[in-house]
Amino acid sequence: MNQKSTCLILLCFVLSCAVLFAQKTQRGANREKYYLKSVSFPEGATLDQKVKLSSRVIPSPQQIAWQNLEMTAFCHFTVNTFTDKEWGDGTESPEVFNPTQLNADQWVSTLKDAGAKLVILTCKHHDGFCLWPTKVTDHSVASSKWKNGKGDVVREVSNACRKYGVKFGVYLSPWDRNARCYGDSPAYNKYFMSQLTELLTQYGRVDEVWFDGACGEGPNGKKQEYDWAAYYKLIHKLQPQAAIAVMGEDIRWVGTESGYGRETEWSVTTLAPGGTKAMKDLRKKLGIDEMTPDLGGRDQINKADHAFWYPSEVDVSIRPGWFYHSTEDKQVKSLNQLVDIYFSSVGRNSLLLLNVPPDRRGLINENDVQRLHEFKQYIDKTFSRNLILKAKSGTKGAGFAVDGNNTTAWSPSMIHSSAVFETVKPVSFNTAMLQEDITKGQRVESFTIEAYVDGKWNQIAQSTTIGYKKLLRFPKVVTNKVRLSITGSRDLPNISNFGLFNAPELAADPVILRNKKGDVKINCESPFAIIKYTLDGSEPNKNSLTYTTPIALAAGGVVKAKTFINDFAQSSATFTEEFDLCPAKWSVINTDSEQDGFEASKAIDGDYSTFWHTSWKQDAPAQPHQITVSLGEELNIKGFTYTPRNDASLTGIIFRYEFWVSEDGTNWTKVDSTGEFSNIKNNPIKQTVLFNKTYPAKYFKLVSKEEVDGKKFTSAAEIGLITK
Ligand code: FUL
Repeated sequence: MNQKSTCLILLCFVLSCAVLFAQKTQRGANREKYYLKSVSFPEGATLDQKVKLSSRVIPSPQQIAWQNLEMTAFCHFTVNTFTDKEWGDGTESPEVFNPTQLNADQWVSTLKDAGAKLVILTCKHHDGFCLWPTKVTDHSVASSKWKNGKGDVVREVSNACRKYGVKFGVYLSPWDRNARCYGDSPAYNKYFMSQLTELLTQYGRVDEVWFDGACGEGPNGKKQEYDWAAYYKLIHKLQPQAAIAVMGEDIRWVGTESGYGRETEWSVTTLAPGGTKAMKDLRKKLGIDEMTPDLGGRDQINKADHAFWYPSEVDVSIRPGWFYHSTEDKQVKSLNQLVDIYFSSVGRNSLLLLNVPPDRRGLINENDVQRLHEFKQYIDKTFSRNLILKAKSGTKGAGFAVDGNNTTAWSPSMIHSSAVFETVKPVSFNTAMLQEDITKGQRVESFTIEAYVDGKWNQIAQSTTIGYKKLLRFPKVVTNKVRLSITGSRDLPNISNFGLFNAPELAADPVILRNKKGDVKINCESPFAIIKYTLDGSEPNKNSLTYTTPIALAAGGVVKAKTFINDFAQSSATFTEEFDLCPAKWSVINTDSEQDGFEASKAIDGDYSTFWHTSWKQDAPAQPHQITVSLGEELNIKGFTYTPRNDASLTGIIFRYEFWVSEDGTNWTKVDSTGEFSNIKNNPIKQTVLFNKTYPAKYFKLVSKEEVDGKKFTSAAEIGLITK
């Protein structure tokens, strides 16, 4: 992009920021000024002035429509489904893509039944393989065996969406490991825009375009300058109603793929949206990105010159990986985990984008279907009855918060305001829902909920931001009087909804862990739960073994566990752990670097909470780092596992590696593997690498070649072997 066009884009942006419009509010005479999508702070503005201006930033119609969806779904499907990878490298033959029973109706109807209002398909992932017969490359379904090259997954999914009344979204990966022109910036931008044009003109209405920020090229890889401004312009022209996500200007990535959003989540952030240079520069100036813990708090606003309506989307997969792997069939997230994710995404002012990857048949797997069904039933049951609907309140206007109508709001005339709601009979509840009318911005900074019990007010919940929606859970309360107090707000609040609900009890999940010696412990948070387990692969039930003391399992085996409560009336999901040989006989015989307290031995101690970290002293060495382990016996190694540290820091997590084996500790063989832990930066979970052959060995060595952020450190919570 030349300087002139950069200036022009900047000017357009500044002008659009300045589009200032007044609107009459419910408060009649009081006219509030609003700023559509962004506001620039005047020079010399005080913190209070900036905070007030931020509270007047409002979402675009696209953003409002998107936010109202609450839950959407992702379908990750491509050659990776058939090669068992998370990131393809672009060399995959299109021949591998051959679903035997692809049924997009089954995908969309399953996802709709689960509560998803929009489905996004990975039309092209990083491997460059296109799920539609694009004209710009042969690397597509047209070259596959599926339907003799006459198939079109995009067509089938978009048609199914229309049939079931679900919105349709496209994921088109900017990073492309197959396109020959990738890295020749103008040529690839043209290629990418042609693909985008095909997707936005041939498949009907598109409501979300999802641009992934992932790029694993590394420091020596191809440097592609994406023409974001041109991409956005094209979308605005072809599908103006579509919201553009992640590397887009409308929707922000929450910063993790765990399913957990921030408790304090501002839709008005100081994070400049989108990928254009102007926006990137603004981010750089503030030193922030999507992962920064605070993006919209007062401290941030104080430092910034702008605020943007840039709401968060929580993307998470129902399985450990984004693509289907049969080895993860037993690792579909439990009902507890899905419900927790719902409360931590939709319930934390975010939208939940749940990935459900179709399997090799081209169907959503039975296990996922079953779990989604349980999930929807639970959510529906929880929110079926608002126990304070139409409750009486002596506070003027407070009735608007409980009238069951989201277009009316309790808009008190004071920032610090309370309202008491009284029900005819006492009600029993454990869940609260709050919503702000975001068409007037996001304002509430803190609030409390109290219940009148035994003649006094008890605080039962408190939190910070509300935004589009806040959900809170607490121990069961019985009362006929509840007080909601807004204790902090950036401007007069607009509470459009206040609800109290009774969520059904759930049995907590079992947690299965094994120590270095090989003893397996099964824990559960529910104090009265009974833990049942099996060691023969069968499904645990009432009559299975009851867990009381650790189980000796040094040689490995399959543990299946399930918890039961209320006299076996309710149970958790079944959790399965497949243990290989334990590391009891292993010892670290060599490493090039370790920090005191983070010794290399911590990578083979069976404890996921401790980790090896290379030295962080000033003159500490850089990569390659290595850890060499003696096994104490000869083993047949079929693969290995690497579990990154899980303390929220990414430092030292390995991106590129080599794995070596030896029978004598002197002569080493490098095993054949991709050498890359794909997507580990965004999704730092246990990695499993299976080799093409079995290697007999008495020693192994893991060499770390590149860290996820290019830093010079290496860390590892646990390294395991696959011998079975
Ligand atoms: C990431 C990608 O690298 C993953 O493969 C997946 O598509 C996820 C949604 O975004 O950044």
